[in-house]
Amino acid sequence: MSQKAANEGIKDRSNYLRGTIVEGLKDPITGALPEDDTQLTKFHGFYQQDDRDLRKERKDQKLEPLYSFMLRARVPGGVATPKQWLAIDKIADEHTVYGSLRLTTRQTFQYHGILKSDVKPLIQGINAVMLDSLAACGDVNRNVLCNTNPVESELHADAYDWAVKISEHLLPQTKAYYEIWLDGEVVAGNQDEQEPVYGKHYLPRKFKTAVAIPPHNDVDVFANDLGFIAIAENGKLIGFNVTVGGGMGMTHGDVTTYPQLAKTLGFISPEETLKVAEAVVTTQRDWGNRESRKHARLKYTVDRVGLDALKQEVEKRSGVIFGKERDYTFTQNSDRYGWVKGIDSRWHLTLYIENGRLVDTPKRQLKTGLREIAKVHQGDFRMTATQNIIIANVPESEKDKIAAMAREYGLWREDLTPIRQNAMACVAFPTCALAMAESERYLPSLIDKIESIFAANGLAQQPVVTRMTGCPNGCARPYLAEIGFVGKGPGKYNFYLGGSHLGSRLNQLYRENIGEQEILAALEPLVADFAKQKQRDEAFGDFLVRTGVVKAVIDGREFHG
Ligand code: SRM
Ligand code: SF4
Repeated sequence: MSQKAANEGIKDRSNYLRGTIVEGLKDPITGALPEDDTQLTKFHGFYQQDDRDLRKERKDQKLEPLYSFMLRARVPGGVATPKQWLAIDKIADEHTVYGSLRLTTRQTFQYHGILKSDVKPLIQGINAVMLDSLAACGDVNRNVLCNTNPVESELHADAYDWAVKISEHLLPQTKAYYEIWLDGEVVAGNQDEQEPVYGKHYLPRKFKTAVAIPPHNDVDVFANDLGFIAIAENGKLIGFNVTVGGGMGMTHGDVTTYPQLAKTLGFISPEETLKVAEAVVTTQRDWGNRESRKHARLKYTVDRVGLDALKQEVEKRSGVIFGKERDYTFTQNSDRYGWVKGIDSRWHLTLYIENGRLVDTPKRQLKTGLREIAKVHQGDFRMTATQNIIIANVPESEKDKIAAMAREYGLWREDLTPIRQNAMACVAFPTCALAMAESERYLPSLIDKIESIFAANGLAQQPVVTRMTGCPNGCARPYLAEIGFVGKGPGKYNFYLGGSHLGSRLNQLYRENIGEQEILAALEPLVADFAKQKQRDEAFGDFLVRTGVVKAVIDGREFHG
């Protein structure tokens, strides 16, 4: 059976995402759920996984794989209160095998290693503090990103409100989530149950939305299916430039798949936001490719039908006519570290969390540190789209206390170079079923060596965006990085160069399927040339394009050359 038939059939038969999840949860014989249900649980926010480090050992012992689940929460804009943080932290200890938390590249957190019997209490636990995992994964609109730093407070508050409204507006309406996890009234089989936006087949594929506030593109808006770029006048939100058709995932060796940058439809006023968001989603619902999941994202729909045709359809469905794109400038797609003062005299402390993993080690007690801060913090926490966290809205009077705590627990470090602070890796081994090579567990040691190369050339403080993923799906958005590594096999990576700091240019394959020695040998002369020929304030990726080492790619259809 084709992948299409399989997934579309599962959705069709699922009775609005119920399947046999309830029965599967009760089955004591296995730690797993029935295969079809594992596709449905994604819409409820969780994936079945197994510990890949232990696969062989378990097989040798004739045991089934060590099944557990990964759950991702829905937190639009990544904002959590201290009370919520304390609950999030406690649940990791009580209901997961690893006892860690993982900040993701979409401003939320994941739990890994949840045993089957723990899934329901865990979901109830996050629900008790007004969080949920509905539509955090699956063929629906997922967690909506919003520029993280509330420095430009008024504008930020407006843009954040829209991110929350978009998230709520595009949530599936099925009561299955409440029924199964929160012991809500059983409405399964009710003929009136409907999905007004999605229909019973939901979308052909996942769908991602982001709200960006120039000059910061810290949400990498062009990597999203749907983007809203806030346009302000005198500090007030007057509307959005709307973008469509961004995405990262591709398949090694298949040039019909590629990462793509979103393209601009035009300008709309704030009141038109939900109508346009819904029209883009329903157009993709009806026009997206349901034959091949590899080609089912909106980016392929846009490239197949053309931007103009898609725009006309969205205008028809929404009743909104797009205005001319408004001017704006992006200056960076990474986080701003350390303290930043907001216009309302509140302070925001951005902390670098290596690859988003919050765990206690003998050297640093990152998880404990955030818990202790949550106990005294009067503002909120903001998870960033580059796996970091902001202790936000700190009053002047509390600043020294928070800073001292962040230092005490190793959350705030002075010894980090901009190279490390701009690096991120996806999860990969041991939990990700799709990983071909290490990522989170390997990048830190590779960064040590990359730092040495830059330092040897007098460029220790050069901010370079480096991103690694364990497979070509692109979860750490590696194709937007100045230096990108994408796993091909154990210890082997495709090496990409030439992305920009603005998130507005794709990189290009420079060397294929190489290991660490070859990576470092290939990088060294390029950094040496950069040190000699660099123009003032020139970024490494821009230099590589200017000097012809790689060409500038702004249309994914040219990504493979
Ligand atoms: Fe992702 C699948 C982790 C952001 C593109 N992603 C997966 C799965 C669930 C593997 C699976 O299907 O079995 C990974 C779970 C690993 C684990 O053990 O936790 C996974 N993706 C992640 C996270 C946790 C990476 C991280 O290190 O932070 C990110 C969670 C985001 C969130 O909170 O919602 C994550 N994934 C992304 C992004 C980045 C983004 O959205 O800005 C992308 C590229 C953008 C895009 O969607 O095009 C991304 N993930 C994928 C794809 C490829 C989709 C495609 O169009 O081809 C897959 C595989 C799939 O869907 O078939 C995937
Ligand atoms: Fe897994 Fe690949 Fe995503 Fe990394 S990029 S988390 S290896 S799916």
